[in-house]
Amino acid sequence: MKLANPALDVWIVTGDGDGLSIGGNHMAHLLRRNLDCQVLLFNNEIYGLTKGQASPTSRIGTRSPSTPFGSIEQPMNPCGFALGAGGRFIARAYDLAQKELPEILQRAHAHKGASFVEIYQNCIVYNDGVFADFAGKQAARDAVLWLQAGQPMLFAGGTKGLRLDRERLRLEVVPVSAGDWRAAGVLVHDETSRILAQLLIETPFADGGFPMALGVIYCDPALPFDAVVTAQNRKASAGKRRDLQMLLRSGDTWSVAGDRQIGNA
Ligand SMILES: Cc1ncc(C[n+]2csc(CCOP(=O)(O)OP(=O)(O)O)c2C)c(N)n1
Ligand SMILES: [Mg+2]
Repeated sequence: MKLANPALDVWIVTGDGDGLSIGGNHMAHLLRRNLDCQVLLFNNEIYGLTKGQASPTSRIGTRSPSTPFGSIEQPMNPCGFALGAGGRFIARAYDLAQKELPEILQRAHAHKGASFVEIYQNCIVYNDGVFADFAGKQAARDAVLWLQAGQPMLFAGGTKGLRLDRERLRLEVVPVSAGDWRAAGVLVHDETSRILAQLLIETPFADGGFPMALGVIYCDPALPFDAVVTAQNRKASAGKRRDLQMLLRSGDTWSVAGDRQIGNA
């Protein structure tokens, strides 16, 4: 649709099952090609519509009609998948983030190329409370770090931050006293760093007090696919007459009379 009508504003609203399993192949290539559109992947860690089977993001141990003894599969990390597929805009938020989510969607829309936004969504019927540790009303005060480009990675009211453990090449949580984040060695968020994006995406939430890092994790624009295709088509057809009948009757064509082939046109 986007290629046929480049002026169209395309938003793809999908789920963890549709976007990572049923249509996972399409997701990989859409991101790799960098088609200018927005993907909102609502992740509830379950196949909701079809009544609660385990999905590619269900955690180990999830009991469902398709995994009655608990899922034994390693779950997928949607943002990690998007980064690996070559996505150039990767963000995440949760359904109830009424202030932050609209801002993230505006950023996704402004980004030229494929924008991938994972939205943690509570499924009250089949998977209630899976994100409660950071997204619910009972979530701990220091559970979330909202990333801001060019700003220090602080959370828990500025009393903690993320630092790079340079020897082990990992992120670590450090205390920040009296707001002096520089002295604590807290990293400044650089949206154009793929390595930093990978660290933020792959460090497990709650591991060693690690917060859930939300917001725009990675944004490093590249030429969108539709722009290149349109330019290529224009170049290929420049100076050529657009006459369909002429095209159909040119080159290797055959005239057929009745059921008898009578020769090359
Ligand atoms: C090719 C194909 N396979 C299976 C289905 C049946 N189906 C419809 S929705 C769905 C689950 C979708 O799960 P998810 O994408 O996580 O969305 P949710 O309902 O959880 O929001 C399935 C298996 C389908 N529509 N198309
Ligand atoms: Mg789902």
